[in-house]
Amino acid sequence: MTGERDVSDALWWPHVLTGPCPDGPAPQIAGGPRRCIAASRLTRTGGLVAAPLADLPDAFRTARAPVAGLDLGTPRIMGVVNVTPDSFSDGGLFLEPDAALAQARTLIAEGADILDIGGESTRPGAETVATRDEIARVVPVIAAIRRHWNGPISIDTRKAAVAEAALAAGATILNDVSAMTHDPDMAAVAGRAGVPLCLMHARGDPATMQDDPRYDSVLFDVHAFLAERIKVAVAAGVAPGRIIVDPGIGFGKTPAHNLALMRGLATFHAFGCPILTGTSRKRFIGMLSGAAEARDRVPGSLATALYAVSQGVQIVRVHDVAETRQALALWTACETGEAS
Ligand code: HH2
Repeated sequence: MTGERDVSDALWWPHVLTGPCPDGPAPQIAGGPRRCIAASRLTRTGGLVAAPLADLPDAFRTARAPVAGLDLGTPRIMGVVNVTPDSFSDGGLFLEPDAALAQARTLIAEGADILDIGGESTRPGAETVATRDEIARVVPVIAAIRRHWNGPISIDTRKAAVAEAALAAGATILNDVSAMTHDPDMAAVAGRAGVPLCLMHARGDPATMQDDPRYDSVLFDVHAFLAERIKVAVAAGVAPGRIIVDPGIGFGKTPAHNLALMRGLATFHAFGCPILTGTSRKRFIGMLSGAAEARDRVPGSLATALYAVSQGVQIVRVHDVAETRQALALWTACETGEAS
């Protein structure tokens, strides 16, 4: 885990293989199914310079600890249940606890490895939700899912009190899209909880984050932010092996920023942590494809999820679990030549 490392000069960029791998010293990425046969260093000015593969830091190679009991040697699907009236793709559909539970059961049946439950939309322009309202949305749903399912449940919240209530109701992963910058008490809750913690990069609050976001270099700036948030989490008592990093696709980013992060996903293995990406149905897919409605962005969502997995990303956060499961199964079958 390399939260201490200096990202000011150059980033390591392993060139990750898909398909057959030649004999020879091709290190596994994060101990997973992907390997790489070459590496470069990326300079702040954007130049990629070939670098000796033997010098690729250990953080890129070492196996990641399981997340909430899930082995990460195979890509994992996190299915989204938004218990909100206003989420950008499913707002209002699962606000009632019964509807949310039914959706959770559908996603489990479709093959979700993790369920991510959220009670506050963080779409661009969204206003914050009162803590008690957010708790009232998510707690009954988490408790009801827990009665039916032993799998990992993640709470998608920026608020410490919501996180605590969700953990008490049966959540086993914390997913904070502000990486603990929104609520000063979140670090202490995460430190005490002893559960995996996803630290996501966002620029600004949802209400204003899409107002002309700018970066020196989005890849370097997101790296620097995550390195600093990892330090804060570890100082608060979160075990390094429990930290998941997420570049925060769509959170204070233009389509060009999102693409730079997608293209550079393999650089994030430098943290020695599992990587999670959430591209599902997001606006940049609409902007790049012309699919104006979120529900019409499933093909683009699948393409971006597969691309992420091709770069060694361990967890993809999606609304369309069945479709993602099928796409991943076929991708894997083509790659290995094996039917299962
Ligand atoms: N994206 C959303 C919410 N939570 N968490 C992580 N770790 N990564 C993401 O990319 C991410 C996230 C936004 O998607 P959604 O929950 O569907 O929408 P809304 O925020 O409108 O509820």
